[in-house]
Amino acid sequence: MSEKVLVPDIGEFEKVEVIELLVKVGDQININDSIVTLESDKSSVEIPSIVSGKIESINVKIGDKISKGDLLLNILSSEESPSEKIIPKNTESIIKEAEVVLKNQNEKNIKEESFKKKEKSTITVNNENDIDPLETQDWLESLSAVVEKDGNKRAHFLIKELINKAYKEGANIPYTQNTPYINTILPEAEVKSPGNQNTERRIRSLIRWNAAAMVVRANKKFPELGGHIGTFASAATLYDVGMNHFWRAKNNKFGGDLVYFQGHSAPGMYARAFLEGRLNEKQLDSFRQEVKPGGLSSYPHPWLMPKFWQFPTVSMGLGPMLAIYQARYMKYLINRGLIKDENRKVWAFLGDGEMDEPESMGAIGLAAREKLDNLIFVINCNLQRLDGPVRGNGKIIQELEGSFRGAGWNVIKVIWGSYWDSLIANDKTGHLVKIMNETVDGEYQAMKARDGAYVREKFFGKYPETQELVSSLSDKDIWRLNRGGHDPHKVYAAYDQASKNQGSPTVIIAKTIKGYGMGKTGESVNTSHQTKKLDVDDLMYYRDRFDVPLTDEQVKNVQYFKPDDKSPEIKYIKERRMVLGGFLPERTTYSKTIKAPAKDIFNFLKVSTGEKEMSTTMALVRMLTNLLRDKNVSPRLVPIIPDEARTFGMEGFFQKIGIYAHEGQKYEPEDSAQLSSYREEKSGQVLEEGINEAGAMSSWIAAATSYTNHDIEMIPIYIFYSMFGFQRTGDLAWAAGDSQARGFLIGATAGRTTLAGEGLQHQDGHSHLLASTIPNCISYDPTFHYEIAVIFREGLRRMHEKNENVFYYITTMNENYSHPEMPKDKGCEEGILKGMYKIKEFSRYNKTKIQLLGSGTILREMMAAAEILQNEYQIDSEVWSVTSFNELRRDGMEVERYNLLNPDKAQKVSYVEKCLGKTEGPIMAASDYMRIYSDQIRAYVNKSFYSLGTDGFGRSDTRKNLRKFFEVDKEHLVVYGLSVLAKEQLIASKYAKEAIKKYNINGSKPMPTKL
Ligand SMILES: Cc1ncc(C[n+]2csc(CCOP(=O)(O)OP(=O)(O)O)c2C)c(N)n1
Ligand SMILES: [Mg+2]
Repeated sequence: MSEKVLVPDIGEFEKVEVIELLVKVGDQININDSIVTLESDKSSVEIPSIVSGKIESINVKIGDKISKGDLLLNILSSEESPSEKIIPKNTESIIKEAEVVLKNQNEKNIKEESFKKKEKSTITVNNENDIDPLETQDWLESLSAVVEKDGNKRAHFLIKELINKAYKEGANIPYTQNTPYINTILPEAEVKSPGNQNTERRIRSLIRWNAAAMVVRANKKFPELGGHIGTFASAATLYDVGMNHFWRAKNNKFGGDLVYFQGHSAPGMYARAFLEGRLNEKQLDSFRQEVKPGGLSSYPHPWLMPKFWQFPTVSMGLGPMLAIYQARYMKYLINRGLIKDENRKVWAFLGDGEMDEPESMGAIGLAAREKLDNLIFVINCNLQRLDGPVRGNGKIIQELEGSFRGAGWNVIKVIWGSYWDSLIANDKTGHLVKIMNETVDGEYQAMKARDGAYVREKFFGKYPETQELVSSLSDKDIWRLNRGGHDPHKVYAAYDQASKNQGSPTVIIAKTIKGYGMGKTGESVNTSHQTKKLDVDDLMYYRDRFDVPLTDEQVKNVQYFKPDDKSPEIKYIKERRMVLGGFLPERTTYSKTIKAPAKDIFNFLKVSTGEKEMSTTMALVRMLTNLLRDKNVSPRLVPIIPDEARTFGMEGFFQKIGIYAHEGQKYEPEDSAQLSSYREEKSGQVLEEGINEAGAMSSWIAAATSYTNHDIEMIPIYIFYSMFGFQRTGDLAWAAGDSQARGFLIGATAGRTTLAGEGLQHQDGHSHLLASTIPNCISYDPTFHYEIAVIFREGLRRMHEKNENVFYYITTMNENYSHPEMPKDKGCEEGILKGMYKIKEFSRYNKTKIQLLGSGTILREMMAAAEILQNEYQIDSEVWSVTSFNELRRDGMEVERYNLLNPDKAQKVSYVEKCLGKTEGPIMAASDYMRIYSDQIRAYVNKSFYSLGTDGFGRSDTRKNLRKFFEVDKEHLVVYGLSVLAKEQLIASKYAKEAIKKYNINGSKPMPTKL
C-alpha cells in the first residue's frame, strides 16, 4: 500500500531548509534510513523514514523550507500497516530492559550463597550509655543465632526491618556508613591462596631489595636524581598477590586486565621486571637517567617507555578518574558490540594521601551509578603522605569506607593481618575492637615507628581486658602483629572477593606501613616518603629483615640480587605470569587502522555557501553528520559532550546514534514525539557526560588510547566550550599527550570577541597557547568550512590511518557568516595544513603594500580592512589566512635550530619565510587570541612584524563592541595598518592620524589588559 511520509515534530523550528536529499525515486529503503537533511541556523538533522518500501515520489527539493506535517515522500510500503507492527521505540526498550533486569535478578538469586559462620561469637561492646546490658546481651545473642541458623543475608534483612520500623515509630536513627575497625572478610570466609607462600615471600623480598637498591645506587651516583623507596615498601604485598594470581595480561586470546600502578611505586615494577628477565642490571642502573636511550623513567610514562607503561598516573588524582572512565569505556565498547565481554578488570592502585585530591573521589558516584563491577580500586593506606600523617587525628580508612559505601561501592577493608585473628576471636568483651575504633591514625603511625613494648603499653594497655588478652605474648610477638596489607592471605581473600563481585565497583582499603622494613630511618616515620638513601646499617637491617641472601660485602656495594634462571623463585615468577597470559605492565598495539574516508565526503564543505551563513561549529557538525554515513568511520566515532549538545547544534545526534546508557532508557522522554528526542540506549554512541569536563576528558583519553588498551582504533571527538578545555583540564590534556592519545578535541564557541555576551569567564583568548605547550598536540584556528574539512581529514589520515601519535585541537566558533569556495590554488591545501596560505590579494595600485595575516574570525575583519585600505587609501595588500600560528612556530623553531647547529650546511628556509620572505611591505597579524599567539612567528620572518590580539579579560557585549574594545575590528585594523606603514616610512603619518579621528579612536585609552 502507498504511504505518505510527513515531516515529524522537529522541535521548536518552523520552515527549516532542506539541504540534502538522501534518496531518489525508485530507491528501496528501510525503516530509519535517512531521507533528507534539514538545517536551521542552529543545527542540522536527518529525517528517517518510518516505513520500508519503494519510493514512489519525492515532494521536496533542496532549498525548500518545510515545517511539521509537510509531505516529504510517497512510499509503496512493504508492510501492511506500520502502526500495527511497530512497537514504539521507547516501549520496546522498556520491555527489553525489564527482561534483562528480571533475568539478572533470577541469576543472582540462584547464585547467592548464604555464608554461614562456623564459630559463634558474641561481641559485647562495653558502652557507658547502656542502661540495660542484659537486655542488650539478649538482642545480640538472638542476632548471632540468626546468623548461625539462616546466614548473614537474613540477619541483614532483619536489621533493616528493625531500622525501618524504628524510623516509622519516630526514632531518630543515627546514620552511619561505617563498620567497626576490623576486616570486612571474616577469617572463616577467606578464600585461601593456592600459591606457594614460602617461594612468594622470597620473591617479594628480592623485589623489595632490588627496588630499594636501584634507587640507592642511582642516588649514590647522582644525588640529585631522587626516587622513592618507602611507597613500594608499603605496597609490595598488594602488588605481588595481584601479579602472582589475579592480573591477566593481554595476549592473542584475551584482552588483558588494565592495571593503573601508583606512580611513585614504579621502582617495584622495575624490580619485578628484572627478576622476570625483562630488564637487565644495566637498565636498572639507568633509573631516572633517560636522556641516553634505554633509561628507566622515574614514573609511569607511556611516552617515555612506550612498550612498558600503559597509564600515566603520577599526577595525583588523575589515576582514579582515568581508571573509572576506562572501566566505563570498556563497558561502552562491550555494549556497542565492538569488543567481547571477557570479564576484564580495571585495577587502580592509589595512595591514601592521593585520595585528598578532589579528582580522586570526584567520579566515584559515576562508577557506582554505572555499576562498574569491572573496576577495583586498591587504596594503600599507609597512613602517611609526603609531609606527615594523612589523618593524624582521624582514621582515613573509616573516612574512605564511609564515602565509598555512601556512593554505592562494595567496600572491603583489609586492616589486620592473620596474627590478629585469634586475638580478635578471643576479644569476648569487645574491648580490643573498642581500642581499634578509638585509636587515631597518628597513634597507629607512631606505634609502628617504635617497638612491641610501646604497643603493649600505649595500645593494649588502655584497658585491663586487653592487657590481659596479650599477657601471654612477648613484646616480639606483639611487634609481629601485622597489618592486613602486608598479609598475602588477607590480600588474596580480598582480591578474590573483589574479582567476583557483581553489580558494583569494589574498593579495597588496605592498611600498611610506609617504609615497611626500612628500620629506624624509614619505617613509619614522617620522613619515609623522601628517603632515597639508605646507609650501610639500614641496608644490613633491610637485608636481614627480608632474608636477602647477600654477603655484607655485597650489601655494602648495594648489589642487586637475581637468583639463577633455574632457581625455584625465577621459575615460579615466570610460570605464574605465563599462567596469567604474559607480563605486566606491557604496552602493545594490534589494532587495525581506519581508512580515511574519500575526499569527496568532505566536498560539500569546499563549495561556497553563497548567501547562506553558518558558523564553523555548524560546519563541523555537518561534517560529522556526513562522516556518520561512511561505513568505515561511522562506528568508530565517539562523540563526547559535557552537556552542551544543544549549544553546539548537535541534538540531532541523540536520535541518530543514541546516547550511551548502560541501562537503556527506562522512561519515555518528555520530547518523545520530536525528531531530536532525548534517546538513551545501551548501544548508544554519544557519551553525554553531564556537566563534567574532567570526566569528559577522561572518557576522551580512554577512547583515544583504545588502540592500545583494547586493540581497536577509535575516533573520539570531544566538543566543549573552549574556555573549559585546556584551562580547566590541562593536566589531563598533558596526560593525554603522555598516553599518546589519538583523537580530536574541539574547542567550540572559541575566541575572546567571537563569543559575544557571555563575558569574562567564557571568552577564550588563550586556549591555543595552552594547546601549544603539549608537544604532540596539533592545533588549528580555522575560519572557513573548507579549512576545517582539510584539517579534519588530515587528522583522520595521520592519526587513524597512519597511526601517528598526535592529537588535534581545533577551535570552532558560533559566529554565522558565509563561507567562500575553497581556492583552486594547488598550494592551498598544503598551506592550510602547514599553517598559512594566501587567501586574497589586492594589487590595484602597485604603490604601497602591506602583508595582512589573520586567523579565526578575525581573518574576516582583516579582509574587510584590506578592502578599506585599498579603496580608501590606495594601499595594496596580500591577505593570509593563518590556520595555525602554533604550527608555523614549530616549523620556524625547528628550521632555526637546524641552521644554527649546522652553520656550514645549506641553510633551510622556514615555511613562514617561504610564504612571506619575498613579499613586499611590513607584516601585520591579528587574531582573536592574545598577541603572543601571532607573535610566535615574529622571529622567523625577516621583516617588520606587528601583532594585534585580544589581551585582557573578556566582558559581555556585542561582537562589534568587543572587537572595538580589543582593537581587532576592521576600523582599528585599518588604523593600525596605516600607522605601521607610516612607522616604516612608507606613507605619511597624517593618514593614520586622520583615520584615528575618522573612526573616533581614543589613542590615550588604557590598554585593555588594564581595564
Ligand atoms: C598533583 C600532585 N601533587 C603533588 C604530588 C607530589 N607527591 C608525590 S607523592 C606525594 C605523597 C603521596 O602520598 P600517598 O598518596 O599517601 O602515597 P604513598 O606514597 O603514601 O603511598 C606527593 C604529595 C604529585 N605527584 N601530584
Ligand atoms: Mg600514603
